[in-house]
Amino acid sequence: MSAALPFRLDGRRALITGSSRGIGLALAAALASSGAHVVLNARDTGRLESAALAMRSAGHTVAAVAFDVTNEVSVTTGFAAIEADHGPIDILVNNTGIHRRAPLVDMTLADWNAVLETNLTSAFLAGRSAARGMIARRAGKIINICSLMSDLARPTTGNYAAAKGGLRMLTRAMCAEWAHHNIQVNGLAPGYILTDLTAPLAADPKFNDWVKTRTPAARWGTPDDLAGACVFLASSASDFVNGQILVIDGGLSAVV
Ligand code: NAP
Ligand code: GCO
Repeated sequence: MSAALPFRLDGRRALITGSSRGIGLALAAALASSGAHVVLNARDTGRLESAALAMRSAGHTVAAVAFDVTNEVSVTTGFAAIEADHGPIDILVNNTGIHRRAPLVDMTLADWNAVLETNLTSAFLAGRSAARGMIARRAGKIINICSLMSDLARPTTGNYAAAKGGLRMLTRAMCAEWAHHNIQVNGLAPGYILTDLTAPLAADPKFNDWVKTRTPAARWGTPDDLAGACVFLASSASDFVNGQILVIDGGLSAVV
């Protein structure tokens, strides 16, 4: 990559998991705007194709590959299909995540497992598939979408916080094993961002007021607030950054 243009991604291919809407779609658009060829992913093919169409109409080079990131066979076959049909994956954004909020004493094992599988195990499955090719090519970027809840918890989010805390440590473990192959693995930790995932919270006047009061920036974040940091971690500008989590939360985690 030219030292003169460290933030450009021309000629690189980026897979963003869970990118038919919300943060994943915004990150895909940001990487595409910086020159990357983008591969979108989700389970719902209708929404996935709509997202791809919108990005193509904006002039971006976009493919869409539907697979369930929690299913080992789906991930393996999905990666094989992408690399066969579109070429090697240079940048992986492990973005997929869900919530199943409940007090721990009332939480079902199914809701615990669903969140851990989607928010943590999926990053292992996709990271493993991506790293195998990146190691062979001696280059790659992996960005794990962590959370404010990689470090902080609140009641009813025990499964989610456990998964995101694990994702912080998986990011460091990936760094420990893959950095010497010239693979940089880092994370983004968003604060409260307005998406489908948080829509029920934003619709609650009390919670909405709490977020705006608790966040020094006095507002919810938007998916686009995460775009620049994602381009940085996907680009040559971050070639000596590894195992780090960049918090983007309007200052929430910096104050009491
Ligand atoms: P979202 O709007 O609910 O979008 C989730 C995306 O993931 C959708 O495209 C969804 O599409 C896909 N998805 C869900 N399960 C999947 C699976 N098993 N396989 C493949 N794709 C799957 O969520 P978001 O708010 O953008 O969150 C994105 C990431 O940011 C998550 O990791 C979340 O934990 C994290 N995050 C969010 C916030 C926030 O405040 N919003 C803050 C910090 C971190 P399908 O349902 O069609 O599969
Ligand atoms: C919640 C929210 C959070 C956000 C985000 C904060 O229930 O408190 O959904 O979990 O989604 O992860 O960074």
